[in-house]
Amino acid sequence: MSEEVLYQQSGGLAVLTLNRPAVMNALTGTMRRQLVAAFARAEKEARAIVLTGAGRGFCAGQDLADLGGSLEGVDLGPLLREEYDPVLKAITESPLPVIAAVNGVAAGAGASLALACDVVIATESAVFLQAFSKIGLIPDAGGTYTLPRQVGLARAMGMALFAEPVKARDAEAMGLIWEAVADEDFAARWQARAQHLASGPGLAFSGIKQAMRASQGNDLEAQLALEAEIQARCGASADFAEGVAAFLEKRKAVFQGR
Ligand code: T3D
Repeated sequence: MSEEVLYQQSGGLAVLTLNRPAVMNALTGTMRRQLVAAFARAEKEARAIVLTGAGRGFCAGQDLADLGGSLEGVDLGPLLREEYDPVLKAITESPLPVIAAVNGVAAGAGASLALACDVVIATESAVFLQAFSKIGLIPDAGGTYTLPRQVGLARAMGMALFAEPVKARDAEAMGLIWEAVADEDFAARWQARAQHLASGPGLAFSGIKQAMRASQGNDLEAQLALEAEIQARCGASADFAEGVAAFLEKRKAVFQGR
């Protein structure tokens, strides 16, 4: 099987690279299946995950040449439910923090995948493109869930209806992503951020992800209950004891992720 998703691991960090650079890493069924498998593997072997792209693009969304013959009357529902939903859930339900290191254009479902990650770091020359309406579709792969929550309804509507590229700096300014980084500093920056997550208090990072994501659907009462439950776990961890001891001893904490 050709490797459409590369898996590299070192020091608690799993780097997953979308690997069809000739077509801007456009997504195939093989790629979606390999992505789901890679997330499952990383969950067992790593403490943080980076998703990035090979070549000059991050991901151009669905491979439009891989949809079969005549498209008129085609039912895209099963494709989304059976192949895209598992990828989105692999990202959002992973207990590990996931960074999207957006090395170039992220279009269509490629933008949806990037924006579903917990932290998005983009190189300054990257753009985010809600390409869907250009081909007569709506944002999918979680796009209509994520976009309005990240940038508000007005901007989400404009991005989806006009399908214009949003530059990384503008994406940062409107809260669509965490940070845009000068091209020459991009690799070093995402690697440093990823190492921070891979060597830090893993239970707390996992708890932060669980609580923040749950807050999108919870009322305050439910959220307070969830915070208490998660904080009880974190409070009992070796990392909490180490963090407090390191503070009192005026030294750098050495976390074990448990
Ligand atoms: O159907 C369903 O419900 C399933 C889910 C669908 C969700 C979606 O993702 S729908 C949206 C699909 N994506 C797009 O519509 C984006 C199409 N691509 C573009 O608009 C542009 O290629 C980019 C803005 C991404 C990049 O532009 P540029 O000028 O930097 O590069 P390029 O020259 O257009 O692309 C380079 C090559 O990649 C080119 O191939 P060639 O001419 O060198 O042989 C191009 O055809 C290929 N490519 C780019 N995107 C796709 C693609 N091939 C297949 N599928 C693509 N999505």
